[in-house]
Amino acid sequence: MKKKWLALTLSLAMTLSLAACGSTGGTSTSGSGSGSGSGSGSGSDGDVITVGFAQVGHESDWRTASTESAKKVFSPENGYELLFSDADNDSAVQLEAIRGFIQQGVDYIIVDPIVSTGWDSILTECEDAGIPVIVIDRTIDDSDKYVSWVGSDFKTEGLACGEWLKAYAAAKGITEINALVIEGSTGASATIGRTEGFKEVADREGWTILDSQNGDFTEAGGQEVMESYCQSYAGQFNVVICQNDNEAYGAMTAMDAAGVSYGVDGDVIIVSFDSNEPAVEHVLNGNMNATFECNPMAAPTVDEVIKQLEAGETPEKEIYMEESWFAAEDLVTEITVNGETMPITQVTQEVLDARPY
Ligand code: GYE
Repeated sequence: MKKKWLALTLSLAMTLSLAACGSTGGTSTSGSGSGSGSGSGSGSDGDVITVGFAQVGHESDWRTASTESAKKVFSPENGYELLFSDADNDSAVQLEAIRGFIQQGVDYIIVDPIVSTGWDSILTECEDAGIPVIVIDRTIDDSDKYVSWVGSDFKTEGLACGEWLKAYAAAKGITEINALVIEGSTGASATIGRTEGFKEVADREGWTILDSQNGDFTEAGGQEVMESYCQSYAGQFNVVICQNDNEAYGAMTAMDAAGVSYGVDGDVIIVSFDSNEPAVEHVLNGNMNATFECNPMAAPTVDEVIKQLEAGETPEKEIYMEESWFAAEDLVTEITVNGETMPITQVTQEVLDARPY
């Protein structure tokens, strides 16, 4: 707000320079039109809050839901001008987007960190420029120079998956677990936490993790990894853990092609993380056995954080999203994770209809 005039000038300059170099970073403005001429533009009334959002990319349904939620919340109707950058999963592009936001003099920066390390110097630059940073979704492990983080406990998600599998296998009389893991992008805290959580239960229970490879959180990545697993581990696995929904869709395509049966009536138990609507529908239809939610709708909470900052209040440093665990059958109705008993929701048509994304 205070820096608005500077923002207008720099915004125009940056828009032009981005256009000139044909940036692949995908920075776009969705607001009431900076540089749109004189008169009652967003910069002159002093009320509009400018937010730069350095998004990871567009790799998954989860990501699309996260972006859509941000665009809806940080809209002109809600008093915001949003500068949005899609880094296409490239950390260097993400850092440059943040530098661009600093140059543009935005009021707040939101970042969903592609990887969990390498943040201290850019966050220091934000701090020096007096721009509060709010981190969403993935965590930053090597700096605390941000106001708040809003997201999920990924290790708990991995533990929940493991505890559910343990109880489910017991209920089905399955005594041996030979699992294949399709990981998310390397270095992402979501990947690290889910991997660690599941492995902790696997190690404790004496399960075999035959392999754990990077599917990059994409459908194509999940398919590619599963195609190679089907060749290398034919007949040896009975569990596939996909670290997001889209990888599970790819894995199912690969298993179809390889003649491997999966899901409630199949030979292979398949689970995913995220619980977007299509995944929950797969669980309802018995194609997938379970899905562990990761809630992408952080933007309304970030809006609250910004309102607190505007009012001179101190927001909480860590804010956790609410999440549920979903399964196809009613064999396991609750699990205990970190000493806390949590329900497993059996998916019905009603449950599916109520999914918000
Ligand atoms: O699970 C995946 C996305 O960071 C939690 O990133 C997020 C993950 C999500 O691409 O679908």
